[in-house]
Amino acid sequence: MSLDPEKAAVPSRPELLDFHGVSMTHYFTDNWENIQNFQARPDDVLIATYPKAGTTWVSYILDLLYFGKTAPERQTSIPIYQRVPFLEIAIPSIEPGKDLADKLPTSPRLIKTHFPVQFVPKSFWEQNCRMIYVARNAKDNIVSFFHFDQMTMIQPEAGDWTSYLQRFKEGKLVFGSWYDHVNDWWKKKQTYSNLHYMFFEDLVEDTGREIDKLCCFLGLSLSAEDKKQITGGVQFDNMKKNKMTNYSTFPAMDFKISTFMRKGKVGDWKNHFTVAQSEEFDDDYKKKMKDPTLNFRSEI
Ligand code: PPS
Repeated sequence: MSLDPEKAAVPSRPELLDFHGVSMTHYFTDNWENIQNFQARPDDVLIATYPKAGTTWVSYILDLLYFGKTAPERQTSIPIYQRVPFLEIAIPSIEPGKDLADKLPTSPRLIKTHFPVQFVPKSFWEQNCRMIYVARNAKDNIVSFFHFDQMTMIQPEAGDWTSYLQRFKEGKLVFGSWYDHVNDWWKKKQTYSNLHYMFFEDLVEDTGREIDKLCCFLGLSLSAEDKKQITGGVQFDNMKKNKMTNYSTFPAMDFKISTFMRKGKVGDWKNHFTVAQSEEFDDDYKKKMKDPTLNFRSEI
């Protein structure tokens, strides 16, 4: 597999399409049949998020929890996007995520998806796999997605900020409506007990506490020394410096436009939203987010 960004063919930007009622692009639907037939194993762990909610962060935490000690060479030789394959991705230059997942030599296999809950292949449910959903407050999520769509050639053009904001509200970004995504996964938690729902803001506030919760959910125990090491290793500045976690080896990103590890903050939305945009956004948000049990923090 070629992963040299200089040599790899850069995929062309796709159009948004309506796929079973969700805005998607063909890069995430081309392999649909194969993905739906994916054979999950009972110990597979699925990390699910709306894009830009902290997928890479949690992927890296999990990889360190499971394999940091037993297979330390992974940390310096295999980029995180190969250690934790992106199930639905099918773009030129890299192996389809489903094939990478099939071939993962690890046990458990850690697998990433941005699918809305109704798209998750049925074998994950049948095998009662553990799933971790990471959610991020809408305003920071949009800002992060906006920058990502500018620098990532496998995404449709971002356009200007005002129109991007409008498309976010209408659910017309890749992987559909943020509102549906976070709510539908939240609802799933009520009936599927092997789902751990966590928040980006909590991770920023107290990474160690969230790692404890993850260990509890995964049935792992961690020495104080290991916990200290992992908590330090996954801090933003360390992940940003680390070639294996900062996506600098991924072929379809233009790092002159933005970095993948951009700011990692709660509240960066204040640098993008005007006061009027924020008020309008909040009004629309209240209409869409009716469940009093699902609460986000857009500042900490
Ligand atoms: S993707 O492309 O959907 O997989 O992106 P994802 O990994 O979900 O989200 C990327 C954003 O998460 C931030 N990030 C972090 N923030 C704080 N600490 C750590 N360790 C960390 N790792 C990743 C990353 O910087 C992106 O957010 P923004 O706001 O753009 O900086």
